[in-house]
Formats: sequence, structure tokens, C-alpha cells
Amino acid sequence: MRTFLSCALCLLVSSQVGFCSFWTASDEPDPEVKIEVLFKPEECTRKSKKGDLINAHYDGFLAEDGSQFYCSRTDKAGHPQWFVLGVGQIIRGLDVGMMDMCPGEKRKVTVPSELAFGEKGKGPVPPNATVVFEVEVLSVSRGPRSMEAFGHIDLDQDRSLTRDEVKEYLKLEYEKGGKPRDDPFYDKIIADIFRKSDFDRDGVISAKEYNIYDHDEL
Ligand SMILES: *[C@@H]1O[C@H](CO)[C@@H](O)[C@H](O)[C@H]1NC(C)=O
Ligand SMILES: [Ca+2]
Ligand SMILES: [Ca+2]
Repeated sequence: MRTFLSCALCLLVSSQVGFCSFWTASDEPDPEVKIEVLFKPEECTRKSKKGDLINAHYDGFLAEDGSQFYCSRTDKAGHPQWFVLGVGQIIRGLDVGMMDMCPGEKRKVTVPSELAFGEKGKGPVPPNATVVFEVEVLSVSRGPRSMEAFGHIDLDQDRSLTRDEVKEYLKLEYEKGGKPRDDPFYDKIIADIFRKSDFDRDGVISAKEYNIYDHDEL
């Protein structure tokens, strides 16, 4: 349980939290992330890109001895994880290594410590450890981070997003993809989005909160 919690934190907690943010300080060129495609579906409806909302499984292993330190698939508490790609909600190596993935695709992504848990390590991950993730992407949808999407979501055009507006948007996206879901499904995503984005906790996501990672798009 301890390993699950610590890794869940470091994978999912956004970069504002200390132990995951060591790499934001550095502008050095990226050490290499190695990507092996294990399975690629014949039909690719959409390829993941920065700002997309991703639902995925991860299993994490230490490169050194193959021991497993994180398993979203087999752990009892493990559900597939939701996150926005490319904005620091997951370790940098996965932000890089999970680009251009199709729904259904599986990859093995080898991440040097600089782009994973760094010189200090974290929980069961020792210092300077290269880590290997087996990832499976379950869904890719247009995420909550592009200003184009913001305009679509903001139905009454008041430059802030309510839960209902976000829900309408998600429903449309999933219906478009031919996979409508039930209310609890949307509510879970929305809770997650608001937890990560509604920084002042006033119950709406302002344009500023929404766009915190993507000033270049304004
Ligand atoms: C981790 O790597 C850094 C930089 O190469 C080095 O200074 C440090 O001693 C290493 N730590 C361990 C525990 O090996
Ligand atoms: Ca609005
Ligand atoms: Ca707010």
C-alpha cells in the first residue's frame, strides 16, 4: 500500500508539489526517453498530444532489477488514471513518452532518472534510478487546456467554466467518439479536473486557471 500511495502521488500530483518539481528548474536538453511500441491498434481514432485528457494504466518497474514499484492495473486500489498530457501532471519522461499514442496502444517507456524521480528518488524508487513504465492508453480526448476548447466549453461565454459546462463538453466529446458514458463516469473526471484546476476553490474554472500551463496559446 505504501508503494501505491507514494507512486500515485508522484505520478499524478502536479508539478507544483515539491518532490515532483525538481526537473522544472532545469532547461537542459532532455536526456533520452526510450519508447518501444508493444501494441498498436489498426484503427487509430486520435493520437495523443499536449493538452489532451488521457485515461491510462501504468505499471512501473526499476530498470536495474525489474522490480515493480507501481501498478495501476493490478493494485486493488488501482484504477486507470486520468491526467492531462504534456503539462507536468505526470513525470516528465511520461509526458514525453506518451505523446502520439492511439487509444488501445501499449508502450514500454524507459525513463532516465532526470526525467523521473531524480537524484533523491522517491519512496521505493532509489536515487538516480532509471525506471520503466508499461503504459496502456484507454482513451484520448481533447483536453481541458486548449483555448479553442475553452471557447467551446464556455457555453454562456462568461470566460469561466462551471461544472455543468464541463460536463456538457465531456458528454459531447464521448458521444462524438461513439462511447457515451453514464453520469458517475463524468462526475469522476469533473471532480478530478476541478481538484487540479480550480485553484481558488470558487467552484468555477476561470480562463486564467484553465490556461495556467499554456500561456503561449492565449
Ligand atoms: C546521483 O547522481 C548525482 C549526479 O550524477 C550524484 O552527484 C549523486 O551522488 C548520485 N547519488 C547517488 C546516491 O548515487
Ligand atoms: Ca461559463
Ligand atoms: Ca476558480
